[in-house]
This record gives sequence, structure tokens and C-alpha cells, in this order.
Amino acid sequence: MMRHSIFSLARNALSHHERWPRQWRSPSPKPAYDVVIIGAGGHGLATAYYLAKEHGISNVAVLEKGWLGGGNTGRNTTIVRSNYLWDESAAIYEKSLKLWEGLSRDLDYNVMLSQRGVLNLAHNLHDIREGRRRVYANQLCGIDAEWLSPAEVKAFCPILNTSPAIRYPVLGSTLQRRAGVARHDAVAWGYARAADARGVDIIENCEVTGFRIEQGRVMGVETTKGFIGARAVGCVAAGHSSVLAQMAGFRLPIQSHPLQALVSEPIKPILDCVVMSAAVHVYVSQSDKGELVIGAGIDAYNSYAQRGSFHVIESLMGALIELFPMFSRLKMMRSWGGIVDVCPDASPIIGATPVEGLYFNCGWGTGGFKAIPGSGWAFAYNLAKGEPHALNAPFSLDRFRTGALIDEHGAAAVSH
Ligand code: FAD
Ligand code: PYC
Repeated sequence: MMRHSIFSLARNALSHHERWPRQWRSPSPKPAYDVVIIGAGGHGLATAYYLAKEHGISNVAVLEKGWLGGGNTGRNTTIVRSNYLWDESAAIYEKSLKLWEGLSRDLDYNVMLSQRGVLNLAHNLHDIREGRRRVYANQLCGIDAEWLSPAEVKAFCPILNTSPAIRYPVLGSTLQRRAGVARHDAVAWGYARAADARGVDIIENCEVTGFRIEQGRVMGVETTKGFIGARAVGCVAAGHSSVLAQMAGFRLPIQSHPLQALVSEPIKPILDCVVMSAAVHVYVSQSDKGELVIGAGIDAYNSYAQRGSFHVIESLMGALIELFPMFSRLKMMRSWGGIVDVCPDASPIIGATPVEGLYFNCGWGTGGFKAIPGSGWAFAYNLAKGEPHALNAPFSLDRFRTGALIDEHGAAAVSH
């Protein structure tokens, strides 16, 4: 049972929000910390929380150039699942999903996890082979995964057009029933509040502009609020990881792309699962407000602009209406974009860099929201111990030298 009772909800609903207590402090930075985290997105905040909770390290600052949760964490379409192909990925995403399942209780903050099931549709022979292979691989790892025939897809999602007459008919689908959606802002706010309560300083409007590096070791960061010393620095700045790596004097195998999404006007409940199609480039779910939350793959060009192109919207709308003809009369309300950092193998980089004491967690591409709890948990271990946990060891930067890539293009689900 959540500590926030129905009475406290009612009291807050009737009170003036000006009197609500702040959920986290707004401290000035101290001269130095044990650990400085760059980026107050979900990953950075979760890392700080688990550093304090699991390792007793609370002399930690999270530095954010804007407002917390204002990056991809507050711009994503909130799909949570763990149905990745390779054992290394399945392990970290499933750890994450397990943490999601207890997160509201752990943070004492309702992150509104809704395990409504996620379909990944197949429209051609390649999709069928890839989807079935992934279902078998997931089952071998103990992850719930099913393969559905077109008739079973129709039974699971009756409003989906499974007619064989459409351009790209539905030939089957993977289904993960434990997958679903969560409330993106609540995840950032919940971790922020819980980290703050354990003594972590969250410092907004504080941009990192450089690193102080002496004899190959990081000593701290230069910021718009002055120099801040640190024994270890964790950089979790999705969308700007390459920019920060350049400041530290090395390059990452990352390309930054816009990824956009949009929502419809709110309507009554009509869609009670998540439907994704990598082949026709569209995915959709319905939010608790009633809006359809819709997206597609990345915009193909590199950019640091937080907006996407109209032609992507046009083609995703074509795909959406073919799969859900009844949506054709809906009005679209608003669209927005984020910047995603994409690695060549569509897997993240979590761990050490060429600079001693400086660690990066980046390259989550289009799929890092679901990973926030697991990634934060493993990255906190890495920062606390100075060596990777088994969960993040395979995702080292070094894999681009050794060739031990973890190709997750199939599971990435919206194309990279
Ligand atoms: P962010 O939330 O972007 O946080 C990084 C922070 O670093 C930002 O707040 C930024 O301001 C800050 N920062 C950058 N540079 C500096 C600096 N120099 N100094 C200080 N701070 C700095 N994933 C899923 O799993 N499911 C989905 O359904 C999904 N849908 C998506 C839809 C869209 C439209 C987008 C854009 C992404 C989607 N993703 C999804 C991906 C997911 O949003 C990201 O992988 C995830 O949010 C990354 O979290 P983060 O904490 O690393 O990054
Ligand atoms: O990773 O499941 C995902 C996803 C869906 C939309 C964007 N990313």
C-alpha cells in the first residue's frame, strides 16, 4: 500500500499548490564530491539514488544543464519491455523490468507502471524469423515471451487491422505480457526525490563545460557554476555524450539523431496494449489522459535539434491509419523531439573511458527509458567499486576494439 493515502491525495487536490512542499532541495554546489554525475535524466538520477541506497555513497552531485527530466526522459513514449535478443541485453533489461515492478514501492512514488503487454508486429518473412528467434531466446533466459498468429493478434488487439489485403499485412507478432508503459516524468521525479532524501545534491541550471584532467585522471568538472572537484565522474548525458567525450579528449562511436513523437487529442479508452511495427515504422499506445502516443524511427540525418521532420510524421501516419483505420479522423495535438545517441550495434556503452575516474553511460539510442532502473543500478555499482558489474561488463567501450558487438537492431523496435 502506498504511503500516500486517499486522504493526502484529496488534501493536495484541494490545497493551493504554492503550499506544497518542494520534493527536492535546490542546493549550491559544494567544492567537491565523491561522485559527480553529469545529466539529471532518469539514468543519472537513478545512478545517484542507487549509489546512496546500495553503496552508502551520498556525497554525490547530479549536475543538469537545464531542468531535471527535461531531456529524453521527459520526451519519450514510455515503453518498458525486456525482450532483447542477446543474453547480455536480456540480462540488463530484465533486471531493469524486475526493478520497475517494485519501483513505486521502493521510491514511495507512483511511477504508474502499466504492464499491459507489448506487441511487436511481423509483416514479412524476415520479421517472422527475427521475432520467433527472439521469443525462443527470451524463453531460454526465463523472460516471458510469446509468438502470436494473426488470429491471436486480432484477439489480443481487436481494433488492429489484420486484413490480408493491406500493403503490409500482419503475419504474426511477438508478445511480452509483462511489458507496458510507465509515467516518464514520475520516474525522474521519484528518483530525484528519493536521491535528495538520501543526501544527494541535484543542481539544475549547471552546465558542464569541461573536465579538469591531470596525468590522465579526472579531477573534477568545469561548470557554469564554477569548478566542482570529484573522485569519480559519471557522464549520463544522452544526446550530448559525444560533445562531452570531446571535452575529455576522446571520441565515441556514436551518432546523434532526432527522434520525434506526437500525441492525438484525448479519446475514451480504445487501445489497452502497446503496438509496435519496425517494418512499417510506427508504434502506438494510449496514455492515461486518453491521448494516443505515436512515434516512428529516427530521423535519418545527424542533428542536435530537439525536433523532427514533417516527412517522418507523414509516413508514420500512413502506417498508423493502415493498421488502425478508425484513427483516421483523429486530430493530432502536438509533436516534439529528442536527441538520441546511437551506437553501431544499437546497444549502450556503460563503463570506463580512456580517462581514469571518468565513466560514461550512453548510447541507449531509442530504447533507454525502459533501462533506467537497471542501468542506474549497474552504473552505481561500477562507480562505487571502480569495476563493472557482470550486468554492464559486456557493454564496455572496448567492445568496439575487440569486436564483441551486441547487435540489437532487431529488438530496438524502432529503426536506428
Ligand atoms: P536524458 O533524459 O536525455 O538526460 C540527459 C541529461 O543530460 C539531459 O537532461 C541533458 O540536459 C543533460 N546534459 C546534457 N549535456 C549536459 C552538460 N554539458 N551538462 C549538464 N547536463 C547535461 N526509450 C524506451 O525505452 N522506450 C520508449 O518508448 C522510448 N521512446 C522514445 C521516444 C522519443 C521521442 C525519444 C526522444 C526517446 C525515446 N526513448 C525510449 C529513449 C529514451 O528516452 C532514452 O534512451 C532515455 O530517456 C535516456 O535517458 P537519459 O537519462 O540517459 O537521458
Ligand atoms: O525501445 O521500445 C522501445 C521504443 C519504443 C519507442 C521508442 N523506443
